[in-house]
Amino acid sequence: MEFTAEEIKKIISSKISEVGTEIVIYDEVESTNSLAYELIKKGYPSGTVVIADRQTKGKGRLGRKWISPEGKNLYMSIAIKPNITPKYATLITLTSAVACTTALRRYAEIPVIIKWPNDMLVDHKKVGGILTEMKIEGERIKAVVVGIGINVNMAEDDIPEEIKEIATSLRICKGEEFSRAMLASEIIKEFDKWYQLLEKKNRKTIIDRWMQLSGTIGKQVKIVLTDREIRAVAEAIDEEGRLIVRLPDGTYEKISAGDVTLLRDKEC
Ligand code: BT5
Repeated sequence: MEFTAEEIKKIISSKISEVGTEIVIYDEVESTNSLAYELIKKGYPSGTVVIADRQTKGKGRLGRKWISPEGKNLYMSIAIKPNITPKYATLITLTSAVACTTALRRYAEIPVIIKWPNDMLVDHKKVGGILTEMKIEGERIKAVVVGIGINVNMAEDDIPEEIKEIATSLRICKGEEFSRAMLASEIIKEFDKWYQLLEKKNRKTIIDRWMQLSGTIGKQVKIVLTDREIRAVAEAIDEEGRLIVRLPDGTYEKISAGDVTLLRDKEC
């Protein structure tokens, strides 16, 4: 890896309250999410960040895989112990998407939008994704790991065939290379800021910002639920982070992130 934890901390420079107080960097891991969870179980503090140069078993949602070649992209997980009830769990993913998208827009100056709940897109292609995993015990969230994958310096030729149609990178979008250390620092700073708002129950600010950054609201979407498929217009996000959709018959339904695969516009 071309940078160290100390270098990231130096770039961050400003005061952070929780996220990034502990940063660990590896050359190779199976998945930064799995490792971050192990670390927080072992007693590492809430806000611990794990970054790896490559992943051998990078995970997407619902058992899918995240393609994680070495030396090109950002693979980062943040382990937290949030003081919120499971009811608001979806908001953690939305908060993370707001933080990453804000950091990406500022650092790379590209018009990234969020597709509910966890995709970051540029020109309809995926530049990044978020995988939130959590351990719930009774009415408490014991620990959460937010995994962030951003395609930074992959060139067209580096993208495997299976995702060529759907994936892009900062380099492809802007025609220049970016520093993974700088991007990681920007994300950590933004994450710290937005996560503190979530802890302070400032949910409206997060949801309003999410809606501003979203490419989903106001659009026709096709949603694959476990037992059926619906086509609807995405109207808003509710207090718990659920997507409110309007069905063709004019009725409304609230969809939780865990239940759905939201297909890309062109598949609708
Ligand atoms: C996601 O899943 O978008 C969550 C991705 C989270 C990855 C990070 S990397 C650090 C941390 N450690 C981990 O092990 N994971 C997290 P999902 O919405 O299920 O999207 C997965 C789908 O995106 C795959 O089925 C592919 O179609 C596509 N895909 C896989 N790798 C990709 C890549 N590098 N760029 C763009 N699309 C990709």
